[in-house]
This record gives sequence, structure tokens and C-alpha cells, in this order.
Amino acid sequence: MTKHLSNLAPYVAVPLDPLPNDAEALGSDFQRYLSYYLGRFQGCPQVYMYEALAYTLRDRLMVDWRSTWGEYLQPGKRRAYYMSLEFLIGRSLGNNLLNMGICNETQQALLDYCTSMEEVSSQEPDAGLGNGGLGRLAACFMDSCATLGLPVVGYGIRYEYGMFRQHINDGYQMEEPDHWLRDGNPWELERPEYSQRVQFGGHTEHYIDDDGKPKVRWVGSNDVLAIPFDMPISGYRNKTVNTLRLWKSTATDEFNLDEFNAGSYTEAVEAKNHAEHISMVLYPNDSSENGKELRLRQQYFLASASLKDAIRLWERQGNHDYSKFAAEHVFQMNDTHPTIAVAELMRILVDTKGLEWDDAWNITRNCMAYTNHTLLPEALERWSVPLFAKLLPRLLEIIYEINARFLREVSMKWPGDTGRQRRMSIIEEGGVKQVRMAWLAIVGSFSVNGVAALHSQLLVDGLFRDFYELWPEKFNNKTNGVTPRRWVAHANQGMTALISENIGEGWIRDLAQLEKLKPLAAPEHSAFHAQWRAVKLANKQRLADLVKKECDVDFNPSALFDVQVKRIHEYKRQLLNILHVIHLYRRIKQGRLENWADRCVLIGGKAAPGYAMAKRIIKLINSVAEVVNTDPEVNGRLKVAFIPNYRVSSMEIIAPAADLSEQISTAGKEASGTGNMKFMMNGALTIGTYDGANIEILEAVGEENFFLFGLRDADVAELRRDYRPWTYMERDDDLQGVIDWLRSGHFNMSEPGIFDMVLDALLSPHDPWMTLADFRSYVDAQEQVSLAWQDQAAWTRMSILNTASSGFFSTDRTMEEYNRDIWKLKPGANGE
Ligand code: 26Q
Repeated sequence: MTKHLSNLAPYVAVPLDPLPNDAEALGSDFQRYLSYYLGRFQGCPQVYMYEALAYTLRDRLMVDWRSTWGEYLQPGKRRAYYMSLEFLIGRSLGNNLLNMGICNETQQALLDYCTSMEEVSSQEPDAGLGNGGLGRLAACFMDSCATLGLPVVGYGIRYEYGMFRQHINDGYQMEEPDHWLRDGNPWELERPEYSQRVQFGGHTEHYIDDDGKPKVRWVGSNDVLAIPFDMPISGYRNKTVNTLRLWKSTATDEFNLDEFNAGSYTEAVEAKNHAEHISMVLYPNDSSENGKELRLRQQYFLASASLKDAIRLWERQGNHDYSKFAAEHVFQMNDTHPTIAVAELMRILVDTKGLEWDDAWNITRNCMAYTNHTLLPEALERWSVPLFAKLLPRLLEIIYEINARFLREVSMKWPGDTGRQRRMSIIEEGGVKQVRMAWLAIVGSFSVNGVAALHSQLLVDGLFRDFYELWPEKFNNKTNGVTPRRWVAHANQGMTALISENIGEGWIRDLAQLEKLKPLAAPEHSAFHAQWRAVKLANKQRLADLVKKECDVDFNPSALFDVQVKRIHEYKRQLLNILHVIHLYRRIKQGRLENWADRCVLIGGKAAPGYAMAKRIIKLINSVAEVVNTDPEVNGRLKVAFIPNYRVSSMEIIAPAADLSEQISTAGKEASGTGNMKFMMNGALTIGTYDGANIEILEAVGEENFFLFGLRDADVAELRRDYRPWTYMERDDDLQGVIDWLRSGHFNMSEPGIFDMVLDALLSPHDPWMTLADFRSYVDAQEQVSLAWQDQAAWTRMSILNTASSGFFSTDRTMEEYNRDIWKLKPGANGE
């Protein structure tokens, strides 16, 4: 039976006694969990060792978790809520150990069980609750907020199935469900007493209440329950543990009961099943998939449960004066996915709290903030009005009211400009009407930001121009980052030790201190350079072992490791990379080995299951790899591997081992990129276009330490008007040769024609990604890379300078900017 909150007293956090962290205490707790809780003993499968250790650590997080909550619940304390359909967390064990500072003690405790940390850590399944960049960004943000002691709660969905597992079968991607919760999740804490009810369907009734006021109620709905599961988010050695609250959907009790009384027991259980579908699976598309009803259900489920939860918490602390609500809350919306929250907060305030529309609207637009992550117009979310009317009838009415009032404002400012009104309307007319979620997000927020300088500029110049002209003060940039804890201190322990020996440990919390490495890049520090190279070599050996195991390809650690890992997308241009690989292969076959550098090319990433072209690109990469790797004439000069099932835990091995980071999107298309930052921090050099955060990386490290190539975004726009891809072939024998080899069927002898769709796309005058236009410039830049690689001393200097210049790309800096400009929170006493 669900306990309801009205029964609960105001929250008071009674402090817990801390648990000892010495090896002996850790060992005996571990032993107790293994024997008495899990009922296992030494020699059991390693996964139980992982579970016992996770429980041992969670106990120790509990003390600070409780005191952090208590801190945030002080009267008048302003809090931020990060709302996201995705949190791509990965594994938690190693990260928590690092943050708690008890790696050595734990290692010691495990010695008695004849097992190593690596062995135990690798048992943890990745929490793959995200697609790619946007989801991982949310996880890095959570880490930095905890480390900065910022009162930020993450709200998301506890998907039963995360991102699918990718297998490669005969070169083709196969998807397999990822039942990551099968063995339970030792980190999470279920809190059924904080469940929330969420309505779907039904209809609205307009009526006059007892005071003669017109009111609306939403009736006849099918409700589901949202049950919160909390994940602890530890800060780095600062006694702060923040909360990520993930919602699971279940049926309400009485929903079952109705049917039960009608004698249809099995139908009642089936209805329960239906309710549980909402949090069943993550949508594996990283560009919007339009129109899927279940996806809209997920979005409303998250928005509604989270808002009600935040309000419940606030009221429970004795607050009822809604004129203070906006001063104490900010909701950051991760893209438009949770944007229905704008209308839901209005509904709650007007229909259930009885506020006047204008008061409710002032509150709403003072506590919502929106982050945009895409420039591709086709990726902007829209929902059909009929679907909205069926699923969320009251919310549609509210959106219409918001829109009517907004369009009045527009027509006051630009009388008679009906074209502008049509462009800016939240409802798109013509054919089936659509709700434009980005417009709703902008109208309902006080802050709208892009995720890199170029991206934010392009937004106000292009997609959001009309809105910028109306409200310039709303728009701002917040360049993305990544957390140096997971991506350096945890993933690259060799480099971490070396850096700390030389400049101390302060950089882990204050990444700008990496600047202190700059003097060490000078040639006279050859001993340091040798150590730097040795660390990289060890990391490359570790990756080579993984590639051997996963792909059965031999990578020689002394060759240049050339890496592109990210979602497979035409705009990210994995095709350009593979054209270059074919070019290198032709050079070997033709004996053109001038300035040659031996290379191991690694590519990885998932294609959305319905994205046929992306899937064919994976097949092409595997087909080229097969030919190159088995040709004796290549003789180790070139290796190509596609690493299956690329995910957070694979990046922890890949980033520290990369020499060259491929960031080669068509200029103006990649909003930011964050893989680029992980590689830079770990001492890789970037070959990249003038796009997204590449530009800021280039500015930080200097052009002499970066391989820049290709058209700029303005060139791309200009060339769009008259693009003739074949002309690049006519002018370039290398490109002609590469395309000819592809067309000849050399890479698909047993499957004729399978790459025709790829060739057609490359040679189409409508190719939006203009791959052939950048081929020559890319190949030339790659020759500069090979040349630079010949001089290992110079390469090492550039590598050090990349790490030393990466301080800006810490999410600590990003979060400080969000807080300074948008959230305006005070760090808790626990934070520093
Ligand atoms: C929307 C509707 C229905 C189904 C799926 C979606 C959907 C899901 C995920 C749409 C987009 C995404 C993910 C987008 C994403 O990851 N964008 C990336 O965000 C990063 C963090 O800001 C940037 O660095 C990348 O440049 C950007 O591509």
C-alpha cells in the first residue's frame, strides 16, 4: 500500500554515525554482505563480490547523503532540478571509490578474497540510461554539482532496459536488449512513500466553483503511479552526496480494483502491465523520432512526477506562499524532451493550487530554463495536436492559452506582421497541426542556452532568430565540459599519478591548474617526457588487449592510435574517416610510402536501429577492416577495427590510449561534442573541423597543436546553393581512386551492390554533409599528422600541451557558469 505524503511530518535529517573506513572494517562489512545478505561465500561468481562491495560503500555514502539532504532543506534554500530523459551514468563503483578516497583500503580488504579491483569493477553493468552526448553530459553535470556542493537534484526515468547492446554479426549491427537491472541495482534506494500519481487520457470539465470562479478539472483519466528510486551522487572528497531521482512507472492500486470487481482479474493485471510500459525502455534515437505516443507518455510522466515531487517537498517544509516559489526553484530542461513541464507547472498552479493565470505564468517563466543541443532543424521535436488532445487534453488547452497570449505580445511588438506570427506560433498550422516543443520551451523559460560558442551564435542567427529579436536577454552560451574525476583521475590513473607528482593534486578539483604543466612541455624536461610517453604506451597496451579480445585485431602499441568513437551519424562523417582509410590502403598497394606513419584506426558507435544509412556505414567500416587486416601486403602498416558496443566503460579505456582524436563533423552541425574534450584531457591531439567546441579547443591549445581542416560553416551554407560533388573527383586522383575502389566491389565481393546507397549519398548534389568537398583538405591534414608523428619528441610536447590547456573543459567550470548566470544557488556547507 502506498503511503501518502500528507501523513508525513516535516523532514528533519537526524545525523547518522559515520562508519569506519579502514581496510579491516571494510573487509568485515564486505564479508557480512557476502555471507549474510547475499548468502554466498569465497569462490562464488565475481558478480556477488561486486554487489557485496557496492553495499559496503553505499552504507558509507549514507551518512553524507543524509546530511547533504538536511543542508538543502533549510528554509528559503534555493534548489535546482536538472530534468532529463537521459542520464548516461556508466559504472558507479570505481567513481565512488575515487570520490570517497578509499581505493587503497578497499584494495587491501579485497586481498583476502583473492580478487582485484579491476576484476570486481568489471562485473558492474553500465547504467546506460542515455543515447550519447546529451545523456553523458547530464551525468558529468551531476558529478560536478556534487563536487561543488551545489543543491541540484537530477530527475530522470529508471528505464528497465537501457541503451541496447550492439553485436556485430558478419559486419552488420545487431541489437540486443540491455536488461541492466536483472541482478538488481545495489546503489539505488527505492522510496515508495514518495510515489506520485500521473494522469493520462480522459477529458476536461469547465465549471464554476463555490466562490463563483471559472475552473477546470481533468477527469476520467487513466492514472499511473511514479515510484522514485534514488541514486547517490558523491562529490569528490567533500562530504557531499547529491541525489539522482529516477522514476519507475506502475499501476495504481484502485485502477486494478475497478476491473477486479467487474470480475476481470486477468485484464486488471494486464492494465498493470500497460502502466509499467512507460519506464520500460529508453528510445535509442539521438535525433528525434517523431510522433511515438509512448515517448510523449515518458516525457509527461517525468515532468509531472518531478514537478509534483519538488512541490511536495517544498510544502512539507511548511511553504504555501507561492509568491516565493520561483525564488526557491529552478528547473533546467535538458533539451525539449521534458518541456511539457512548462504546461504542467501551469496546470498544477492554476487547477490544483488555485492561482490566477498571470501569477502562475510569472512563476513558471521565472523558474524554467532550457538548454538546446541541436542545430539540425529536422531534429526539433513536434507533437501532433490530435495525439496531444487524446493523451493530455488539459495540457493542450493550456498550451493554446499560452500561445494565444504570447501571439498577442508578438502582434503588439510587430503589428500586422502575420508572417512572423505564423513562424513564432507554438502551434504549427497546415496539415495536421503540430506543437513545436522548442517554441514552448523558449516562451516558458527565462534562460535559453546553447552548448558551445558557435552553436549559441548560430541559434540566435538562425533557428531562434525571431525569439532573439523579441527577448535578447534570455539567450546565452554555456560551453559543455566533462568531469575530470571519471575521465582522468579514474580512467587514467597512470597519468593522474604523474601529473600529481609534478604539480600536486589540486588540479582534480580545479582543472585550470593543469596550466602548471605547460613549462614541463619544454624540451629540457626530457625525463618527464619519457614518463609521459610510458604512461601513454601502457594505456595503449590496455586498449590493444581490449581490441584483441573484442575484434580479434592486433594493434601494435607503437603505432599511431587514430580514434573516432561516437554515435554513427551522417553529419559526424565516419564516412570521411573510412574514405581516408581506403586512401591509405591504396597508398600501400601502390607503394607510395613517403612520410608514412603506421596507424591503428579504431572506430566505434551505435546506429539508431531504424537508421538504415548509419547501419550500412557500420557494415562498410567492417568490410574495409576485413580486407585491410587480412592483406599480407599491408604488413602491419595499417590496422582497422570496429569496436562493438561502444559505451561509457569502453571510453574509459579508449580515451587514455588515443593519440589522435577524430572530430570531423560537417561545420555547423555538431552542437558541441564532448568526446573531443575527453580525448584532449588525456593528451590526444585533435584532427577536426571548425565546429562546435572544436573551435574552443583550438583556441585553448593553439593552432600549432591542432590539425584543423575543411570548410567553415559559412562556406558550407554558401556551397549548398550549387554543390557538385563529382567535380572534386575530377580534380583529385586520390579521391577518384578511392571512389573507384569502392564502386568496383573490392570490399564487398560476396555481397554486390550493398554500398551503392553510400556512393549515391556521397555523390548526390543534395548531400547535406558535403563529405567529398572536405576530402582533400582532410587527407592533407592527415599527412601533417603522419609527419608530426615522425618526431616523437615534438608529438609528446603537443600531447602535454593539450592536457595542460584542457582546464576550461571541466564541467566544474560549466556548472559554475550555469550557477552564476542561471541558477544562482548558494553552495551547501558541505561543499567548498
Ligand atoms: C527525441 C525525441 C524522441 C526520441 C528521441 C529523441 C532524442 C534523444 C536524444 C533526440 C536527441 C537526443 C540526443 C541528442 C544529443 O546527444 N545531442 C548532443 O548533445 C551533446 C551535449 O550537449 C553535444 O555535445 C552534441 O554535439 C549533440 O549532438
